[in-house]
Amino acid sequence: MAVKEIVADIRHLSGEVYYPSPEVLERAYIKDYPSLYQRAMQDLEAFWAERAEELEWFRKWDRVLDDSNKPFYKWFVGGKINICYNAVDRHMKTWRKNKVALYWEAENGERRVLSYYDLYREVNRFANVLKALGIRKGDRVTIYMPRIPELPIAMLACARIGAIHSVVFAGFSVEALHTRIEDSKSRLVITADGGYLNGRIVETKRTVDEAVRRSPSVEHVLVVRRTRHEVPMEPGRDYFYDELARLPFAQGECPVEETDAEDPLYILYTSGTTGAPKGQVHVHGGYAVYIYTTMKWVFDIKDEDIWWCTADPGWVTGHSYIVYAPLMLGATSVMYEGAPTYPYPDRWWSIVEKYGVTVLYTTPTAIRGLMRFGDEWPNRRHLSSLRLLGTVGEPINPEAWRWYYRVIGKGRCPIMDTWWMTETGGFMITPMPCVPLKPGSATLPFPGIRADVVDENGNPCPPGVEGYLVIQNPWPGMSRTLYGDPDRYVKTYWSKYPGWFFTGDSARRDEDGYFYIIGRVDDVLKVSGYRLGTAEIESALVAHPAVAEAAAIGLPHEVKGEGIHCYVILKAGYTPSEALAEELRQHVAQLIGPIARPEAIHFVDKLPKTRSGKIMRRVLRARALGLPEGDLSTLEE
Ligand code: 6R9
Repeated sequence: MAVKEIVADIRHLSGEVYYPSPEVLERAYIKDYPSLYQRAMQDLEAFWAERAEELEWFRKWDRVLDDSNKPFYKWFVGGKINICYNAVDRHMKTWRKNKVALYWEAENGERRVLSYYDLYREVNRFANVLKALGIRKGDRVTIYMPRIPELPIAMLACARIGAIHSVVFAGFSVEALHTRIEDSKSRLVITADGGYLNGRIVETKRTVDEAVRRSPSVEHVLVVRRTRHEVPMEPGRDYFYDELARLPFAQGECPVEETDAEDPLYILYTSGTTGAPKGQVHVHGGYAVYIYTTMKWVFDIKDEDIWWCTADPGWVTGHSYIVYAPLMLGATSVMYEGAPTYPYPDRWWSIVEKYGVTVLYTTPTAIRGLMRFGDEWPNRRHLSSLRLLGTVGEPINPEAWRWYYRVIGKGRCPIMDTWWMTETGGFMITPMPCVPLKPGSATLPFPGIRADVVDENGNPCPPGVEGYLVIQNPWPGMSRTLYGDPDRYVKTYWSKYPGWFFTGDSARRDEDGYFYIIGRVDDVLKVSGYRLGTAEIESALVAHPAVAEAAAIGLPHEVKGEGIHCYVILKAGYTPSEALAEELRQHVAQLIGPIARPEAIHFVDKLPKTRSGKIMRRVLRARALGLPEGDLSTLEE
């Protein structure tokens, strides 16, 4: 496919355009996006095979892509590779052995520094403990931990022995954790005695206790000591990690499992349109190739870089771009446990200054949140080490983009607005440093990705017209299936337009072919960049004794992007009150997690429904925003 289909001419673009400076171009791995794109698309398999050569394989693949059973594509078939080996062991053979892998800092000022060799020892020890607890290749392990080094260490240890990790973001509460443990049938849950946020202890162990009470698959709970406050331990089931790690079986090297390229590496649950969260399955081989390549080219990672991705490792961004890709690239990363504003709103900027961060990757919500405190906080800090910035998770409004560019990047640092999803494994529509930028646009597809915005019938939308964002070819980082539910995988992603991946996002392209992501077209919300399903919020609400029926929608929120608004019908005998509204908000936060706390609860007598009984959230949203209600032909009386 000619690159013209993607973009007219990136040297002459319309609108507010930021062209790369000579310094940025000078340093960039990729200096000519259009010709690289063209080359990749001419022979996808050759392109990805060449990328895969940069990793270390126990055995090379026989075939790059097997598309004989669409949409269940297989990549690097016959290849043997282990992502942990590429992230850790590989560096033992070079000078990077003693390079800093991780600078970790906690809210209270505690610090840890781990070299690649330290990481190697820690991962081996952890893997030995997992084995001692009976964990074997293919077993599922749920990880529910605060943002401490043992979180990536536990993930890597699972990968090392071929166990499949399922990390649940520690901001989720009992119900969310329980359903994820259940669905994956995890044999082991790894947690910590607690974490810190805003000066308070987060009780991760107690949440795990409640969540596993009804989970018969769980044999053991492994507890990393972090806060050292008292937590209940169930004899025979619960073990403190440090106590096991001292024992003889935990010492020495734990052999790396020679996993198949298509062996599952992890399950990561995301919210979908209905009920149960979907377990996206990512694998050792193609996923490794994809995130390695995207990170290397988009963030131009070199040995001298200090990389800081502020996300939580429990989110896909953390899996791909805190844990696996930076380590495979041999980069030095920063990880921070705590709130961005603790104790002052310049905490993040002080971290950039202290570690000399060169690339900062964060969310629009965080940028908008910190922007509110004014320019003085960042201005008092040295931010001159920064050379590149990034954002992810939701559309960035041009105002926040410009602030980030001007106040944080001092007009020198291009912003990589990376559009992607848990399902895609890594960046899909994203600039590279050599690509001219437009505020609010994720720009153009990564080489090897054919994307478009199409109408109901699959025809490309003309410039400026909103349509569905689709991906028109397979890529190595794609999720392989939904855990235990391949039919739902086909139905959700590959049925609307056979042969194309349906993203669930709407977007438009401008006259230059640049992509602007508008938002979800399904019942998925993005609250502060976190993905939540309206169905999860609604089922939490109806679990409260006062609630008969509930509907949740997202409405624009100045900082969070979207805020949750709920419409509730009470059961007979309950009367609306401010106190009850507050109780319901608390209830949702307690069940799902603080991020799911609704902005507002509206008590109503009726909900707009289709004749088949489905709540028309679109109508609620239109009414709340004072917009036209659209087609109401399916609305019941
Ligand atoms: C990585 C991640 C996926 C959804 C996606 C879209 C939104 C992500 C974005 C963006 C606009 C960006 N999204 N990046 N929207 N611009 N740069 O966020 O994965 O949690 O699975 O969410 O996030 O709506 O469909 P995930």
